[in-house]
Amino acid sequence: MGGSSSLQVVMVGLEGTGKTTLLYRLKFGQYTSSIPTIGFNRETVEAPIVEGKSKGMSFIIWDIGGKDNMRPLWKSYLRSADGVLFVVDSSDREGAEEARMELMRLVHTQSLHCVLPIVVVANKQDLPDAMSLQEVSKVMGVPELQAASHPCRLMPACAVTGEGLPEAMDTMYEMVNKWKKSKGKNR
Ligand SMILES: Nc1nc2c(ncn2[C@@H]2O[C@H](COP(=O)(O)OP(=O)(O)O)[C@@H](O)[C@H]2O)c(=O)[nH]1
Ligand SMILES: [Mg+2]
Repeated sequence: MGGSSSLQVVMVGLEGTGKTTLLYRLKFGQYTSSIPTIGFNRETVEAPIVEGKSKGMSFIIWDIGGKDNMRPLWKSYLRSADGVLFVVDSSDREGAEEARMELMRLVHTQSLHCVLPIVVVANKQDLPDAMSLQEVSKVMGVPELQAASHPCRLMPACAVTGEGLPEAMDTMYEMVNKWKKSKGKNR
């Protein structure tokens, strides 16, 4: 699928965590209000930082609806993906356990048996009651995944202002590259 200059990224996470906001922030470079996603959105976005490792790259991002009836479909999108963005609402302490369970389920699905790189985005860092990066890491079980050799990194972000998104995408690019090399893969 595509040349080596575009990466397929599947973006998942619970509803209302900011996935669609993140997608259109990357696409248009500005805040775009979104309505709850029915089905999915698919956009091609250019690497957001000029000097980053992902310079000149484009990402094809699939924004999959987070309603529970969509979640079983996540894995069918993963088959053709190079990496996963898992978006978390850092201010939603009550939803954290459900988010962690979905992340673990994702890691353990058959399609991820080849262990796709996952960037967990700790979104809504701008909110005063947001969990710190350390708290998000702990509630999402990121250290455990890393200890089990799953390529998983946590990145802070605010999808409304776009803060953190270039770094998150750069990290994704780096992880996918490393992963492809280790697999001798070239899709
Ligand atoms: N404060 C704040 N609100 C955000 C952020 N990202 C998204 N939102 C808001 O969260 C709500 C849900 O966002 P949406 O992108 O529709 O979530 P989705 O269901 O994951 O696609 C919207 O009201 C967004 O404006 C963020 O980084 N900070
Ligand atoms: Mg949405």
